[in-house]
Amino acid sequence: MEKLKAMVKNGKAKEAEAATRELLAKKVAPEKILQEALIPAMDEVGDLFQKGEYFVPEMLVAARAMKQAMSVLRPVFKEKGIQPLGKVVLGTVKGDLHDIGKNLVVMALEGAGFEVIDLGVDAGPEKFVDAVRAYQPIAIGMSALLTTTMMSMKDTVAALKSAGIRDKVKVMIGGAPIRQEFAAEIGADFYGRDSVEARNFARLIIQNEA
Ligand code: B1M
Repeated sequence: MEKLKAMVKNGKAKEAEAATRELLAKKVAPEKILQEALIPAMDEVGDLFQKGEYFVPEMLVAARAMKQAMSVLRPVFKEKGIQPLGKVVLGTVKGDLHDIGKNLVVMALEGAGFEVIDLGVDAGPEKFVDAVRAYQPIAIGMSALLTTTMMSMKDTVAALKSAGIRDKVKVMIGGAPIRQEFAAEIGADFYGRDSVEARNFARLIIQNEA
């Protein structure tokens, strides 16, 4: 397990996949592999990023290794009927094609055991509304990198309200031009400076602390 953790931390995707298969073959429970190797590895990666010891490329390769290991575990979870911690709908807002930060948030949440419905880029308010209706997530997360597209976040909050489903989900937002004041102004529940903060907020939601 420790070896697998180190492989994920160091972005060794193929090795992490093989080690996960090996652990399953040795009858280690998939939940244990997720809880005791993959999630702690991604938590450590997040800590290193927040401390400025890891940068975006290290985060991306670690997340890729985690994804590779998860591709082995996911079918086993499905077979055993193991549910994710909760669902989160994420997307980069309408008119905006920047997705590197959003993808980091996707990976941080998946690395923590959440199921992510990724709406991709250029996701308008109606897409978020439809996804909330279809998937009943605990939260939606919006990312924007352009000052010209951040107002789409406000439109999405308004669209959730007019669809009568604003109180069914938490709304978190982030991206380089976003600040706490803006989140408060548009009625979002949370502003995350980075993917780790977004992951921590999702954890608070399922603990009923958000
Ligand atoms: Co664009 N771009 N870009 N660009 N681009 C910026 C954002 C810009 C600041 C560059 C500049 O002028 N200095 C500028 C915006 C200016 C402004 O609005 N004030 C800009 C511009 C103008 C444009 C175009 C308009 C350029 C043009 O065509 N004239 C155009 C717009 C296209 C469009 O979106 N419609 C454009 C295009 C592009 C590329 C396609 C070339 C490429 C994007 C590739 C891609 O994403 N697949 C690109 C890039 C790479 C950048 C820069 C260089 C880097 C952005 C990035 O990926 N950062 C950027 C300049 C810069 O920031 N240095 C720039 C790394 C990423 C990890 O950070 O996304 O902030 P970030 O995510 C962080 C946090 O913000 C947070 O977590 C991450 C860290 O963990 N976070 C969240 C993000 N989302 C979150 C959601 C959360 C919580 C946290 O909860 C849900």
